Amino acid sequence: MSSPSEDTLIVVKPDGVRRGLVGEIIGRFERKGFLVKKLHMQTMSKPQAEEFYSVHKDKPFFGELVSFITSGPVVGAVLSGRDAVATVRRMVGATKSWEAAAGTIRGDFGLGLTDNTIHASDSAESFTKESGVFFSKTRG
Ligand code: FUP
Repeated sequence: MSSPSEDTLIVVKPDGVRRGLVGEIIGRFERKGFLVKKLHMQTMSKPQAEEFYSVHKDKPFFGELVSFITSGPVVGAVLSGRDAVATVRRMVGATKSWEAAAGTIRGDFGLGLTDNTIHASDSAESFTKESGVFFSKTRG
């Protein structure tokens, strides 16, 4: 049976990559049934990170956010499947990792806020913008 498909972007943050969680995290999404349509590792530049997080540019934590996301390699993936944006966000869990429910990625793997293991697009519009910025230096 076919089902309506949607795309979303996840980015395993520098803490997740440093801690060797890339396979575990991508594996969770694959086992759930999502298709990995794109996969790319890079260290984001400062201008790229500022654009990626531009929705937060007036927030007091913007500098910290940009500094952290550029602190080491990250792995971004476009995931495709039914209701991907909302379903992936549920699997990611609450922003404050120490409050995130057990069974979610943030709930199972960390205690951080800025360093909360993974980013996931929060809407179709965010996906379009964020994936454009993330994959801007790649082809295809
Ligand atoms: P989320 O969508 O769950 O990633 O969370 P938000 O959009 O609320 O926050 C974006 C990023 O800013 C997250 F990585 C967490 C980080 N953040 C801080 O570093 N400090 C804060 O006070 C709030 C959020």
